[in-house]
Amino acid sequence: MKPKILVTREVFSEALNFLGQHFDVTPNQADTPMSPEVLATALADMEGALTTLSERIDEALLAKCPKLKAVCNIAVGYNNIDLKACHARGVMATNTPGVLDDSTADFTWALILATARRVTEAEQYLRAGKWTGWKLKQFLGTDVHHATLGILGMGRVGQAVARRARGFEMTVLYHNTRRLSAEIEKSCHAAYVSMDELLARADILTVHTPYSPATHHLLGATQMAKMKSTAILINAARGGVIDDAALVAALKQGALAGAGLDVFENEPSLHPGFLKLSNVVLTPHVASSSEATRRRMAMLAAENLVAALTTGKPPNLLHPPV
Ligand code: 8YV
Repeated sequence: MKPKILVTREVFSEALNFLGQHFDVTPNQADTPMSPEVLATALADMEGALTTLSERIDEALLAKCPKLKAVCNIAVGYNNIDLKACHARGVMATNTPGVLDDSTADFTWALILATARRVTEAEQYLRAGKWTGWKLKQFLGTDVHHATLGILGMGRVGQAVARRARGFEMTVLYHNTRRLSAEIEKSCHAAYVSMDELLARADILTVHTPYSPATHHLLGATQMAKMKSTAILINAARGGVIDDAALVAALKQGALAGAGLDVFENEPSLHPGFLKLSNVVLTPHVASSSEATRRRMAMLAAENLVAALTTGKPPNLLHPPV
């Protein structure tokens, strides 16, 4: 008998077909989000799960799923999974690193340019029929070229963002928990600075850290007060790294010039203040969403699940935090 697995959300057919060759698959192609209770019931006699950031995998859930051996997230981020609890119960957890770096970096640039040059605001004005003619001072924005780009979190995505900055002839500064090798710094044309220097010097500050208790509200009112009032803040990493209430207040007061946000605290809810501001560009957590990349992510997660349940050695096994 094939092992039973659950796919918690809609996935591409090639991933389902591949899983079907190895497992007795319960899919969710209707894409109905599952409450913790529904998820626990659906997983009760399953050996594996293909999950997304919308499912919380914690001790309370694992305690109800005694047969579970592997949870394979279709995401590089895994803040929805309690790794310690998985480890303690002998459940393998995996993510999808590497396949989404370039698409996420591309989208970060879409947010940078759209925010700095007020693209969505100008389009809304035009669509609303408000454009009566050309004006010299219409939608004056901030130049991206030759500006100073600050990157907070210099992992694979941060580095891909840095490499793209060369075309805009920018000065690139970064701050990270550990300084990168001279070789990587050189290939990214990026200089390591302290957090305070990064905040003080960046014209555009973009966040690329994972979310964890250590990065919760890494950018709050105190940090925003250290930034230039002309600066813009970009987040295509994880909600919760930025204190959204503090950001709304800073944008309202003119303490920051704008923000481009793909991720939020308490998704899919938004801080209502964002919707009232014209100097923010808002997108619904789609930075990795090119068709090719989302297909690769789903397939890599499926490959991890097959490897986990057949060899016990999935390629992207996450170890519990030390
Ligand atoms: C995913 C992401 O689409 O990979 C991540 O960490 O944030 C996105 O690329 C999302 O997490 C789906 O689970």
